[in-house]
Amino acid sequence: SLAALINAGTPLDDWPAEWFAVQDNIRQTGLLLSDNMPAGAGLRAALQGGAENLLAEIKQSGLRGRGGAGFNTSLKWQLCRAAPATPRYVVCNADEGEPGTFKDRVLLNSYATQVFEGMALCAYAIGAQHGYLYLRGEYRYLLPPLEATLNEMREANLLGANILKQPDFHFDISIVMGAGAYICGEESSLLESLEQKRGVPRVRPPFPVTHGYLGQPTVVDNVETLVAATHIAVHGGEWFRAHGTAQSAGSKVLSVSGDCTAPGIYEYPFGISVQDLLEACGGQDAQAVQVGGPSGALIGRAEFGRKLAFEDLATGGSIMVYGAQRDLLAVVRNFSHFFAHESCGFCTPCRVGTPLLRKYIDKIASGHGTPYDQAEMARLAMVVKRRSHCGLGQTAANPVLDLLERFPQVCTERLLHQDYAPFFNLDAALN
Ligand code: L3W
Ligand code: SF4
Repeated sequence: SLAALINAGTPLDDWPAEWFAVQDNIRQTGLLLSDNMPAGAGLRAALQGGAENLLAEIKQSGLRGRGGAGFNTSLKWQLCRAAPATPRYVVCNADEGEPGTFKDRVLLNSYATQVFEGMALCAYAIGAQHGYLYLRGEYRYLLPPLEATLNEMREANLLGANILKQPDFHFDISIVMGAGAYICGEESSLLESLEQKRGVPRVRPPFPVTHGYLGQPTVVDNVETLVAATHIAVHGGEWFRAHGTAQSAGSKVLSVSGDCTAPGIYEYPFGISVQDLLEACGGQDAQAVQVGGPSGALIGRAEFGRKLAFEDLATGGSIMVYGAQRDLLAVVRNFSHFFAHESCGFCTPCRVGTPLLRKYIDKIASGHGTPYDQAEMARLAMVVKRRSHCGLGQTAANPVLDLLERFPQVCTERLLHQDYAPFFNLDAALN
């Protein structure tokens, strides 16, 4: 049994392989997932046109970072290329840790060549010779197949010295394991961890494009961004730009889970509404949807017409569906525990604030909270959001704030002494 293996301290490598044979469960394919391009197609196309041309195609495509923040990819690559210091590095952020997100796992499991090729394309564009794939600790079982893919690519001259016989193009990739810390998905903590230090977010600016791994110019890109770059290298920027919305070109790979009949991986052009996605996954009866994981937004039925796009509802790829029977307070309580646990402890608002939020939500969930507790929780949530050092703390209070703003009755109906509620101005606390 699992417990016996853990108790015996059996190394992961010796666990039965079938335990790791995860079904990818791809429900809907689109631009990226349906395109079974041969290995090396992106590199061959790029080498033919040259690095300037590749950058121009990426710019034309309008590609934006798929980790959630949506920074312009061509600008990131260009800034790194323009940074005078060498060596430069490419880092693939495969520390997929946002609860409800598993689309990068599928890309790494079934499309690994395209991920590594995207890294090589980035290296070609910025003039890097080495890249790192920082792999989430919990995805350790993917390490052997990923190493095998790297070896196949080396044998095919798609990695290593003189890639595809180019005299000046040398690039190789190492895989580095994370150790299970959510904060290491934040790019500057990831770089600290890559440098064998404790994963604590750096002050930005300077951004990694000029001061990244070992202080050198570095591009840190999400797995899906790099896969998209490979497809753009083959099909061109116009092809990609023709899909999606004005400010969100192309498609998005989504991890759909929760109270729906068909959870799994979906790829749609940006601009699809939440309602359309719910119909596709059998979640029409949902009372709420968590878009972009707990650090994203919790929306109710009134907002199901909103679109998945950077200009409306941005998402790194996590969609969690909550059916009519789901207790949203229990959901938010769970997320508050998650953030309090994952806070790295570096800055006070988050280190102290996230456990206090957890305490308030526990108190309210257990039926012991008062209107005072609710108002204090709201005030504290705003402090954590506004004063935290990094994205983790700045978004850790989102579930609590969304619950109070969009589903106020879920909290208030469990409070003791509800007649005191008028004395505690929740709106003031939230502003
Ligand atoms: C050069 C500038 N580079 C920004 C770069 C920066 C980074 C990227 C985005 O992520 C998201 C959040 C959640 N010169 C630059 C520049 N950059 N200005 O652009 O930067 P930023 O600061 O906008 O966002 P971020 O802090 O890197 C925050 C998401 O991350 N999140 C969770 C994500 C989880 C996953 C997953 O599990 N796969 O991605 C938590 O907050 O959506 O939008 O590269 O260097 N002037
Ligand atoms: Fe660490 Fe939280 Fe502060 Fe980020 S906000 S630096 S995770 S304590």
